[in-house]
Amino acid sequence: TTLEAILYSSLHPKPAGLVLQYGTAGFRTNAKQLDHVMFRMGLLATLRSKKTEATIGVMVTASHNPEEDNGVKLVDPMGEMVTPTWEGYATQLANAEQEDLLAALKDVIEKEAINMSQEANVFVGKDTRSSSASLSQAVLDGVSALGGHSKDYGLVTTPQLHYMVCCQNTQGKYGEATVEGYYKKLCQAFIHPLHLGVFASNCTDDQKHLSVDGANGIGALKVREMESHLKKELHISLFNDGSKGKLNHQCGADFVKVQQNAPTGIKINPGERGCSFDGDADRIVYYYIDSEGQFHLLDGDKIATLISTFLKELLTQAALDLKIAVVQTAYANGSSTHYLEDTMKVIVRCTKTGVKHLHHAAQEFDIGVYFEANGHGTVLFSKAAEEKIQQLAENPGADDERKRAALLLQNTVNVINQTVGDAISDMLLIEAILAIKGMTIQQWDAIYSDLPNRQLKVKVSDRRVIDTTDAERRAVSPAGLQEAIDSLVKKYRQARSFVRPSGTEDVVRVYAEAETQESADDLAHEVSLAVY
Ligand code: NG1
Ligand code: ZN
Repeated sequence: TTLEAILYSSLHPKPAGLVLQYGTAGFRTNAKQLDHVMFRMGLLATLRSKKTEATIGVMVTASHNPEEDNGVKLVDPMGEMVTPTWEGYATQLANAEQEDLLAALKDVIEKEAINMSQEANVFVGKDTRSSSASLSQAVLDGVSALGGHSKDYGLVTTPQLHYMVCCQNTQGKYGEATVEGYYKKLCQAFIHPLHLGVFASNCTDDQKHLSVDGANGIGALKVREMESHLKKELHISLFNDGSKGKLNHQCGADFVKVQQNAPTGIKINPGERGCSFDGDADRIVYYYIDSEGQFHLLDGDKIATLISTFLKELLTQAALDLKIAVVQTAYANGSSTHYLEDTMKVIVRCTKTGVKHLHHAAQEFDIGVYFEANGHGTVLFSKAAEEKIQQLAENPGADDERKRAALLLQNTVNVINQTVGDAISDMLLIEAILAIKGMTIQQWDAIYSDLPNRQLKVKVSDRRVIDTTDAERRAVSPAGLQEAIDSLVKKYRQARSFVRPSGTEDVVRVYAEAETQESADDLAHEVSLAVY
């Protein structure tokens, strides 16, 4: 058959012996090793589309990794990550030697009882890496090898591709499946309350200014594209726009979070707000520099706190009985968890690292706010919650406060990208909240004080010997490791530490927090020695 002819041709051959794993963020490694993986993910996405009878997404990106790397991730019909079973198929297909590829493919078709005459539709997107063009072509080749239809969105952010897939599969109910449609929906929801004058009276033009570090990646391009839709309600100064610097190099959300320092290439005056996107614009962190020149980071935990506080106030004002929860991972700063539980009195859940775990847990509540400390997160509204908000917004009654709250809740639903964490959408929601509350970044930062913390990476010969439990907060193997960590933690005040194998890099990650920075640094160092 033609299929066999294509599969056996020298198109996108696999280097013999190469083994890769579909990890927390799909496949991710040096771009030179990925051509065959891309072709095969095109094949797999086509099968997934036939199986679900829906459009599937394939995103070519390695997010915050260096420019030389690349990666690929599949997007399921509602814009979420693929299921574990299909992650397993992805790994099988990617690692099948050339002569076994057809059998591996037939195995998936058989196990999933796929009707091969079913139509298939695949949306493909890519980031700005130099390798992304040819790698996304390999994905498209894979789709057409199995007779699937594809739509190439070209350069888009990861969350934009998730959004397109969700719009397409909900027949436009979530929005229009175009980049223009995305800007229109988000920007209207951002501008609407501001034009109605619900923002605080002390919100001056100065307050509308924001410096954005685009990490020299796709997010910068997309902020430029969006600017005209913002109708001057937000004045953005864009830095690291890709015109000079290298992708993610000394800049971007991951650099800022891990280094706890401002990115190079950005200029912000003391007290002004800045934010950094990562390489595919699904993460965002905020920061400012105080009058003493001290850098202050507002990470995913601070963002989750700001958003959940805002939503909780609105629910009270709207007299809506909806259950709100915040989902975090072990990396969440201990101060944020305390504040949310003890002062805010919201439900807090802790899951394993990786968006799919947080997303899943957040779906269990009327309103689930989830953020990783590194700035990846969003807000999920249950169908019932959305309907209640919608009804109230249409029929708010005479009470002005209730009317205002209903409108703000409705705009929050529309401005947030519920499919996945989205730097652009999160930025618009945060900017709207600050404007509406008349809050400065210093006031936001003062909601609670972070415990000093340190993250380290340790290279080991085989990181898989470390096995964890309790949402990765305790190590169960190798024997003795957890006991060693426990006794080190006991030496410091307000201390906590854990280790886990990374799902995206060949390292073990060490996290420590304590009363002082010196203690956090010492503890992280001591624990990393215990890992060897
Ligand atoms: P790993 O490498 O498994 O720690 C990192 C991030 C995750 C997530 C993924 C996917 C940290 C500590 N870990 O995972 O939160 O964002 O990358 O990009 O930031
Ligand atoms: Zn990313």
